[in-house]
Amino acid sequence: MSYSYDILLCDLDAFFASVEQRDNPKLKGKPIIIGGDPDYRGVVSTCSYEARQYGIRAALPTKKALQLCPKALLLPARMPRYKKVSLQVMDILERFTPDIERVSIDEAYLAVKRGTGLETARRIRFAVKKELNLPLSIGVSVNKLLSKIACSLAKPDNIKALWPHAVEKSLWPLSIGVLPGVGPVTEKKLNKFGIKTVADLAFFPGDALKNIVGNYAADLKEYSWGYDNRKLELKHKQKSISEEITFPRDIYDQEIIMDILFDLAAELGYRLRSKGLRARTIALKLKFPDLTIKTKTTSFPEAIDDDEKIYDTATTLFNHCCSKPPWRLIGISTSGLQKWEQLALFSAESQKKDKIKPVLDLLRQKYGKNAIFKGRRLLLLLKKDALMISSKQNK
Ligand code: TTP
Ligand code: MG
Repeated sequence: MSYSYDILLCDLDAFFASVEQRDNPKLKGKPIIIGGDPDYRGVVSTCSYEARQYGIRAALPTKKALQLCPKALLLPARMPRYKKVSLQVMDILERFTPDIERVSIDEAYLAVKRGTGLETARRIRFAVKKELNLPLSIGVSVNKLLSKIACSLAKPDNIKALWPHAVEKSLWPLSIGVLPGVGPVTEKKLNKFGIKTVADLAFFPGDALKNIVGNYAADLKEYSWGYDNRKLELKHKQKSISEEITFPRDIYDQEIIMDILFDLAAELGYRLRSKGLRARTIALKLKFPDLTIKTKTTSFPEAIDDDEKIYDTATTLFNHCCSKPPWRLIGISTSGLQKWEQLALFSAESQKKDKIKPVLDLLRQKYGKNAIFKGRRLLLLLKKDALMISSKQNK
C-alpha cells in the first residue's frame, strides 16, 4: 500500500494540569488534580503525571482520588484559560500544515507530506515548548489509528513513530482496548472468546467475529492489521483574513487614514506569513458617517504576503474610492488564499527574498505582535492611543 501523507497525532500531556503547573511553578513536580468538589460528587478532569502514579485517572470521583493520594492538591478547572491556551497551541500547529483535524481541546491530527512526519513532529514540539512551555506528545505514522497508538506509547512528553512494518512487533502485543470503538464493554465481550491482544483479533476468524460484534467486525479486522482508511475531517479552509478599524470619532485627515492602512497592512502581512498563506485578492472597505459602506477589490495573477505590497494596493484602492471625508471605518481584507509553502516564515526562498522580515516575524511571534515594528507604526500606535481607536480582526 502506498501512502501520500504522514499523519501526526499531537496530544498535550495532562493538559489542564500542565497549564496549572506552568502558570504556577510551585506546582511543578507535584501531584495535582483538576476536578470537582469531593463533597458534591465531583470527578477528576485530569491530574498531573505525578498524581497518576497513585492510580488517579480522569472520571474518578475526586473523593476517591484524594483517598488514593491525600497529599495531592485539588484545583478547580479554569476553562477560559485552557481554551485560550488551546487556541495558542492550534495556532502553532497551523503553521505546519493547513490539513488539521482538531479532535478535542488538546488533540489534533495533522497530515503532512510523506516522509516529513518525524521532522515536523520535532519542530512542532520545539515550538510548543519554546513558545508555550507545555509538554506535548506526538505519534507519527501513515494513518489515524497508528499515529494515535504511537502517541499513547510516546506519552509523556515525547515523540514515537509506529510505521506499518512494525505492526506485528508493536501493535499486536497490545490489549484490544487500544483500538477505536473498543470500550470496556466490547473488550469484556471479546475477552470471553479469548481475544485479549490485537494479535488475537488479527487471527480470529472473521465470521465468528461478526457473530460477536456485528458489522463492526470488518473495521476491527482492518485495525488489527494496522489498516485504517478514515480520512481527516479537515476544518473549512480559511477563506479570508481581514483587519478593520472603527474610529471613535469620524476621521477627516487622509494622512491618518494612510498611517492606519500602513498598520493594517503590516498586521495582515504578518498574519498571512505566520499561517504560510498568500493572498490573490485585496479588498478595501470604507464606512461613512451615514453608515454606507464602499468596498473596492483588486486581484493579482500572483499571490502576495508582503506588507508593502498590501499597503500599496490598499492605498491605490483608497485613492480610487475614497470619496470625501469623513470616514468612520476602514478595513483591508485578503482573500483567494493559497498555501504558499509549509513554514513560509523559515523557507530559504523567503529568506533570500527578504532577509529581515522572517527575523522580525520571529521576534513578533516570540515577544508579541507589538514587540517590533517600523517607526511609522510607532507613531501610529501613539496616535491610535490618542484617538482611542479599536480594531477588529477575523480569525
Ligand atoms: P486528555 O488528552 O484525554 O487527557 P490529558 O491531556 O489530561 O492527559 P494525557 O493526554 O497526557 O493522557 O484530555 C484533555 C483534557 O480534557 C484534560 O486535561 C482534561 C479534559 N478532560 C476532562 O475534563 N474530562 C475527561 O474525562 C477527560 C478524559 C479529559
Ligand atoms: Mg492530552
